[in-house]
Amino acid sequence: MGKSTLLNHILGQKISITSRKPQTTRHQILGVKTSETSQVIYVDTPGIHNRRSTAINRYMNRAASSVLNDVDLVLFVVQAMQWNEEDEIVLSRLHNIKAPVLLVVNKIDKVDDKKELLPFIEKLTAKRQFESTIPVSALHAQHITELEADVYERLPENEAFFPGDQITDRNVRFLSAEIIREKLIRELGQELPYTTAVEIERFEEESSITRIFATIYVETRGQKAIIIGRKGARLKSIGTKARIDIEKMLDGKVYLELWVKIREGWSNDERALTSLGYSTE
Ligand SMILES: Nc1nc2c(ncn2[C@@H]2O[C@H](COP(=O)(O)OP(=O)(O)OP(=O)(O)O)[C@@H](O)[C@H]2O)c(=O)[nH]1
Ligand SMILES: [Mg+2]
Repeated sequence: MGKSTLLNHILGQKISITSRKPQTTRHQILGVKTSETSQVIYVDTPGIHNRRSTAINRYMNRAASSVLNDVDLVLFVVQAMQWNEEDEIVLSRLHNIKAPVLLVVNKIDKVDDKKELLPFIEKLTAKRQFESTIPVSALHAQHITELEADVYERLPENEAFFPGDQITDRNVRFLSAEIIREKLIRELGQELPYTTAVEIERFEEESSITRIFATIYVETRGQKAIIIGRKGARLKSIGTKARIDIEKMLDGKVYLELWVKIREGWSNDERALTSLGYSTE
């Protein structure tokens, strides 16, 4: 639906990974936007889903729902001209929260006849009252400034929480693991993404190069073979793409080594999830 794409555009920097496949974002990720006069903290979350109730899915739904009571404002992002069962679930979660909710109608670039937008929006505002409705295109950066102004206007005043040069609460180790996971998701077929996890084993920052050793966890031998590919070609391509992005992020040379390991049933095993960083503190 474009939540992570939207956050990246607001920040002017990529901190949250994106892909065409649902359930790409798995954690809460803070994005901090500081200007001369203000600081706004955005929280990207996973989507809420009604898929199989595995431990990883429960973790993601919790990560998405738990934030609702801790924020001053909620941006409910939907896709223009689409309304599905999962949007309905999110809407029901918004019933009892105190924070005002803004409706963000994303992907308006895909709507050829803009006249269609109005009846779509009317259908949604009949379901619930929203503080305001903002049609945007996160991908093409349309109406993002208006959205930010709307957000700014509604936020209570507080002391700045983060130093002005910090844009996220996540460290480069976490962000590197996410970049690797993004390349995996983008490279692989529909089913695999949900059963892969990335763990950084070593992260060594030297003066001229950063050496990163990471393990990709999968659940079966078949999945391992798919990721490695013919003569290691797919793993190599994932590694190269990830390395280029990590180098951009760190603004320096990176050596990246990837290993694939089988950890049976990790995505439905609370203990394995915790050790892979999927734990609710
Ligand atoms: N055409 C178009 N595509 C968009 C727009 N915003 C996002 N996308 C695409 O939609 C897909 C999903 O975007 P994400 O930002 O990963 O969506 P998300 O809501 O964070 O998804 P999850 O993290 O899986 O819940 C990506 O392929 C984006 O490039 C938009 O405004 N227009
Ligand atoms: Mg996302």
